[in-house]
Amino acid sequence: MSESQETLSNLLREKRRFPPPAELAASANVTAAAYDEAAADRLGFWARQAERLSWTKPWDDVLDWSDPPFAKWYVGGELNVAYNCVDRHVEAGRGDKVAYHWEGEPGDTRTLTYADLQREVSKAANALLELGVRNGDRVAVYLPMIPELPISMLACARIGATHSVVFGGFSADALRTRLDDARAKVVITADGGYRRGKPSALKPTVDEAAAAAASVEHVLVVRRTGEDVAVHDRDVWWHDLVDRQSGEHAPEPHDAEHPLYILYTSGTTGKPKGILHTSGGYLTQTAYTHDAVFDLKRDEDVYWCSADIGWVTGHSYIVYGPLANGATSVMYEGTPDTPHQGRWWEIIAKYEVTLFYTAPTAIRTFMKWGDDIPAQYDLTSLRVLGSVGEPINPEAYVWYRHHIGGDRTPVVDTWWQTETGAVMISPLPGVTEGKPGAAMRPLPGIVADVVDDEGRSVPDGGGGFLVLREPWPSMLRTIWGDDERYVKTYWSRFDGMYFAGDGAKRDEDGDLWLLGRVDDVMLVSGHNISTTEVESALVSHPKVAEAAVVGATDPVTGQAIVAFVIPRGSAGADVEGEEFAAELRDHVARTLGPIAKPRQIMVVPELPKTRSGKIMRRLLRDVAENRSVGDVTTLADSTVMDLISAKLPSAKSED
Ligand code: 6R9
Repeated sequence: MSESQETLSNLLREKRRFPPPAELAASANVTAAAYDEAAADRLGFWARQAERLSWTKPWDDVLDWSDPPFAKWYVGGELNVAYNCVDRHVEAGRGDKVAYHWEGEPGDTRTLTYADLQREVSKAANALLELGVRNGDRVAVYLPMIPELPISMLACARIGATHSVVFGGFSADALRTRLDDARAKVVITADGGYRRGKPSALKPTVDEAAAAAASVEHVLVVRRTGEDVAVHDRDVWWHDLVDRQSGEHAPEPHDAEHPLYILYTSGTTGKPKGILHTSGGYLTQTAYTHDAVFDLKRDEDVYWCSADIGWVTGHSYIVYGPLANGATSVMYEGTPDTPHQGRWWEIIAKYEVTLFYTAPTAIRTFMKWGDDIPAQYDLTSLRVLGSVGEPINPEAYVWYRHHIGGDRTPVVDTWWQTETGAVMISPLPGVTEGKPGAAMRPLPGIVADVVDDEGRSVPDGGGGFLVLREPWPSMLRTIWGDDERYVKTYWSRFDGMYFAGDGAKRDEDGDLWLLGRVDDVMLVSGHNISTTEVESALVSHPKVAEAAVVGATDPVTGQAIVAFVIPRGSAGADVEGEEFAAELRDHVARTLGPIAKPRQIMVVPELPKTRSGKIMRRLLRDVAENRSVGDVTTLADSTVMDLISAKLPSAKSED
């Protein structure tokens, strides 16, 4: 990126503003004072947040940063994570409060109160002990979105075993790699789950992976679909083993730095990185941020995060944060269009969900399906909406606020990563005047910055690399088994700073806008242009639901912008011709300036995405540059690239 004057261009001008609703502001959990308080004494601030938890032994020091980047938080403190998420709420007289309203895809339901959860987690903990799992062992969890998934995680936490949840869509080979890397002793799985209206098997994948993974001693199998499965010597049914266990188990205290879980990042290349999170700091920051960012009122709110627990969003904001706060959550097993495209809105109406957390990819899909679908449901219970996973395009933000939030609800765009463990940059719904598309400010206690190539802070109005300047409680502690890779990957680009891999700009007011992965930045006639800004300009056209742009080699400009767009359902049939492409190119030129005008626009039915819903631009770059398409194994749907190539006779792969 050194050929350019600026590190990253700042092209988008967004003038819409949404102040917090007066009522919400008046009773907000967190007020503007928190920023000053945390800035004046950051460690004192985090010490106070840790008091949200029950500690069996108080910590001696809030932070030990004597051997950076290896942090220790709440040094010397002891706690049990599962006790904090479950038992203490029962002991406080809230055993009858619902922890999860669970909704299966076929329409079956289960309600788990905190007392139910305490009993089920205790049984599962006793079962793991019977299987020989001990404090410090690793347990892999490969389950659909059923209650046994959080129960298994909490059972591990309870006995000090480190869980490694592997997303149920991963292949046998991907699962085996993860079992080997963590040397998992037990795998917890199910016969299958329901997906798109039919049973989808999981057990055969585990059979294949476990047969090849030397560390695996037992496979514990939940019966969910009732489909026939092969049974091996290492297998044991959940209903045979767990159901006969005692519903009581005394939680033992663990050190604040005890390894809680490993989660492999969905990296697009190379060996997966096992991100390691520990106990006290992780639970403190997930609990604090869930309370602050959603303004959780424990006894009134019904909260729903639509992520899969196989990703960090589900770990932190379906399991640990909400349960540590004693919240009532909805948990849903299936896809948003089963049996119809209004399923999510039906669930929100049914449980009167007040706080809702989802991803831009889902929002853009709903934009594509049409405004009339959410309009059929009563969504008036909603009071705060959250977004995570990708930059939210201003138009998607405004659509979300209007069509889902009825123009009442703040939208909080939350930036964070598997590595950060919890939200780092986000508006506070009772404090911040929202700007569509901006993640706004680091949360109280977090120190983020935007720097240039040399690691110098950029002035307001400038763009560059997003970094974190101070350690934070829920930070990753290392990459499992590879301290060197941890240092090299995250702490070596800029001296003394954590570099996240994302580009960002700081606007004239000092607010932060995320601009996508720096690897995706396009260099056009000497300007570094972010994919996010051009995609957002395209999505601001009334006929576009979703867009992805890439830089393709160009003899004149170095790189030229090639855009792939999905039209909205309401766009009509005239989106195929050259006229529509010309209209979009002009629209981008008017919105961002001529420099950002795409050379080429391709209308496509789908975009390539990772299994967690992030656009994979690398593959589109192959198409745009007429290369054969690279490794597609991390795609959610590997047929998408064929669909795209079929639409583009000029850009067919070479082989
Ligand atoms: C939580 C999660 C992390 C990457 C991150 C960034 C992108 C996440 C975002 C966002 C812009 C947001 N990302 N939230 N970009 N605005 N609000 O998604 O974790 O799967 O590890 O992905 O996702 O690029 O670096 P993870």
